[in-house]
Amino acid sequence: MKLHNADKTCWNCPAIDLAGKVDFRACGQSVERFEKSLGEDEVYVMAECKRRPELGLFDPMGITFEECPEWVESPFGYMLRDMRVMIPGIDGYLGWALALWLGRLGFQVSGIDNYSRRDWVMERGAHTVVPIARMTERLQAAREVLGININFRRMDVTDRGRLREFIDEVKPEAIVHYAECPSAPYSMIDADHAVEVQRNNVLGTLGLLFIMRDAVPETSLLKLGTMGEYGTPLTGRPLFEGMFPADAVLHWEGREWSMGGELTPRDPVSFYHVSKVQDTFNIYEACKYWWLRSYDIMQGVIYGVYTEQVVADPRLRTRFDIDEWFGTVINRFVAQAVIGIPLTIYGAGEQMRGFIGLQDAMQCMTRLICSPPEPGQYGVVNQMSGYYSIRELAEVVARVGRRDFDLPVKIQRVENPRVEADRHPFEPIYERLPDEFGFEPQVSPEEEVYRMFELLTRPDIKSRIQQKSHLILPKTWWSGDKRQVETLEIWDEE
Ligand code: USQ
Repeated sequence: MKLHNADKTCWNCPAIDLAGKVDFRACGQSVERFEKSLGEDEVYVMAECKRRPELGLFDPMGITFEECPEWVESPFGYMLRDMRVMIPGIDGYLGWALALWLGRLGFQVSGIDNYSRRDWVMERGAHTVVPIARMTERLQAAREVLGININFRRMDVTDRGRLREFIDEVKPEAIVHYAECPSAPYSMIDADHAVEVQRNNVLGTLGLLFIMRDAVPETSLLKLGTMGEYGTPLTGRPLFEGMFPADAVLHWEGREWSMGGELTPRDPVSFYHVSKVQDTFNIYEACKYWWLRSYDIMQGVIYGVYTEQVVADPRLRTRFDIDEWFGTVINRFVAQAVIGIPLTIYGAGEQMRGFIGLQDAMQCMTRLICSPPEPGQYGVVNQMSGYYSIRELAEVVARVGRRDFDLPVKIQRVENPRVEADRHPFEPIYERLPDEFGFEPQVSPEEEVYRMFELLTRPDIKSRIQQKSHLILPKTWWSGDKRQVETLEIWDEE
């Protein structure tokens, strides 16, 4: 069977050198004009290859990934041999897991981090309940256990001078940008926290875009957005993948307009989510002004502890947070079940969210890295493997905990400290990753929850959860209140 990216061409490849050979200013926003054609008035695009200079000037749409010897077959499509991938935010929950995952596949991985995630969590008095090693130890273990050499530099993503130097040195062919604060509740603590989250996230990304323009314009930027950018429109309008589909139409006062290709409305649900929306616009503009290429990945709520690489050695484990700020909902529920706290459903528990397991998220990222966008393309994918209500997920966790781990799991409904609809229609569209990139979800919530219980019930980890049990019930209200939420109801049995 043909691999999903077999027909992509050098036009998509980061090894292409277009500099000076295409006048992008002349093309408006249409790639069409550059398509190869033998018509008299048509424009030819000529390019060189940074990896195969012997080709000289050639037509970049004339060679496919399937035909190019630099692109080799892998389980995730054709993969650029020894492709250089830089991960800003490499020390985080996702960044570390991806570094090991890609390293094992033969990518040349580099990364930066200023350890701010460790600092933010420490500032709240919390800790990762799965212990993680210091970076030097992590890097050494990656070498010893997995044979991976990661080129790491400690730095802040907003330090543009140092980041530019590192990018000039490494010349990454893809940048997976995880160097953002991922927490909605953290951004809602007070003005200082809201400002810090937006400063770090928005300015970090904006600066990176300028560096990419000047240093690596052919590199693809894979940027983590969030499904929470869209909100949950009460009309039930489907949550399209970033833009309206070609046949969407706006009707008003007896007239109608095509909405195809326009960005869909955003209705973020916290100041953190607002930072992601700002990133969306900044990246969209950069692709338009400078013909950068990017996938903005609207990821659902992530959960889980498993990839083949992170379980290979205790020093390779990725972090796992369960406090009210940095723990995501399924991860929190499992930790609560382990220490006998009734699972904390906020509000009615009918709020729906998209979810994706850690390992599935890694698969998606790899497929996107292997299938770069075209110059100027701002592509959006909704990255999730299913959607559920919070209540359903609490029930899954309770079932697995009771049945397989003999835990007397209870569920509670508590006051919802957030401003969000807890009963709403929800129709996310998440077709691009499976249809265009060959993504096949491998992980079900039930299976991953089982693995999480296996790890979290270990006495050393259980005791680390117990040490921070006072940070589980939320005290951060979107209203600005600072009081622990009250329990509304407790359910004992299924
Ligand atoms: N929730 C509970 N009980 C809890 C924790 C959360 O009912 O103990 C509810 C929340 O009210 C919310 C939902 O679960 O409706 C998800 O909350 P969360 O804390 O797991 O996730 P969220 O704040 O939405 O943010 C997380 C990540 C963020 C990412 C986002 C994807 O921290 O980085 O952007 O998931 S999404 O939710 O699709 O926007």
